Amino acid sequence: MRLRIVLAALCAVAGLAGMATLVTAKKPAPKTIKVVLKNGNGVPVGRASFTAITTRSPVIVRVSVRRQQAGFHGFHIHATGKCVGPAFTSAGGHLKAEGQNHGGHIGDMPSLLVKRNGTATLLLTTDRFTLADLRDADGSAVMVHAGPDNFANIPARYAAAGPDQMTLDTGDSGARVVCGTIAPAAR
Ligand SMILES: [Cu+2]
Ligand SMILES: [Zn+2]
Repeated sequence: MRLRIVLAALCAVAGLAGMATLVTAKKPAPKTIKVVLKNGNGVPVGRASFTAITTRSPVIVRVSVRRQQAGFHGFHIHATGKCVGPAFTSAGGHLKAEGQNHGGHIGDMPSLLVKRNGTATLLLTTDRFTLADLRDADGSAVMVHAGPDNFANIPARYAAAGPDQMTLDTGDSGARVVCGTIAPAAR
């Protein structure tokens, strides 16, 4: 009888400890990443946010920029969270997995359309990357380019052998004009 009471008490304690572990072990990652976008001189010219309802749900991307040239601008996530102006080459190439070409890169997104007043806003969803991908070991960068993106969609009548490596890497949207840093996740 006494043994049963002791056992029951032990089970209760173990159960509580188990619950506590469950509650504390799953520390949720931030659900929204907010990014300040700056031009090559370091002047803030916009913002972007990346929101995921759960770790598995698509990422909602919101972006707004100002003081840009009217027209389409290539818009991507680049691999490294380092925006050193004015050229922003510090951010590396597009965020991608092995073997992917432009248009199919993880970090490729629809282009920004800047209006005559120099502003653009874009709302999109993507399931190509997660918030964790953005906050990987070297972070990542949000990039706006000077010109339109061809998504490496070059008809064979222009290039029988297919697009060259530069097009397959970049989409030919030209100089990097706006950059925003996403830091690695805190460890
Ligand atoms: Cu880019
Ligand atoms: Zn790309």
